[in-house]
Amino acid sequence: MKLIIAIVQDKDAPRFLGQLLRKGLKATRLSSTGGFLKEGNTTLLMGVEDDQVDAVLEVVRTNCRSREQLVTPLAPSGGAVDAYVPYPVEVVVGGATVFVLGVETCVRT
Ligand code: 2BA
Repeated sequence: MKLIIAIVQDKDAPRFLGQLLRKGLKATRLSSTGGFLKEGNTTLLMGVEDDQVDAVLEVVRTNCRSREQLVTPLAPSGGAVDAYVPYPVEVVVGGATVFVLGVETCVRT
């Protein structure tokens, strides 16, 4: 068995979950926050059999797209703050960040 952890953009989460459920796969949705942008994203936990991993990755590929986002970097700490001009920079977020982990035991009562 595998535990798949997928961090996806909030905008992609409903469609992603809809397709998973239609394929009979189970997921737990957690609200999360990206450490860099400090914006909300969605983390999905999916416990699946080994032969279902590819099906989940296919759902990821077809539902999670990358988007460009403007970020204004924070002023450098300890530097000359008055000389700092905060220009927005563009970062590409997503499609998704996925980790596939081996599961030793799964117990449901
Ligand atoms: P954030 O940490 O808010 O990152 C959002 C996007 O900002 C990233 O998109 C990346 O394009 C950019 N970024 C992140 N750290 C950066 C840095 N130090 N310098 C320049 N640009 C940076 P993604 O790579 O698609 O990541 C989307 C979200 O997935 C992340 O949100 C984070 O919540 C999660 N994530 C990504 N990689 C991860 C990892 N190795 N471990 C845990 N969570 C991860």
